[in-house]
Amino acid sequence: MAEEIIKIEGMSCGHCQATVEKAISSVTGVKQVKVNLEDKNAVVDYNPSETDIKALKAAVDEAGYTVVE
Ligand SMILES: [Cu+2]
Repeated sequence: MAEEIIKIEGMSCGHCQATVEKAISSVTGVKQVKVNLEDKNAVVDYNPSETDIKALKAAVDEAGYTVVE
């Protein structure tokens, strides 16, 4: 299991938080995700043999939010 912290711009309320959480958790291989609105990040636990950081970031992007590199 791997853990990654993704920095995200564009979240302004609980709805945004829920949208990002749902988007990331829908990626195959993601075991747990916690999106922090105040910290502007997502802490993701995932199985590195099933997915990778690139796919996680793409899910955030597709949901309409910006990943800060
Ligand atoms: Cu919002």
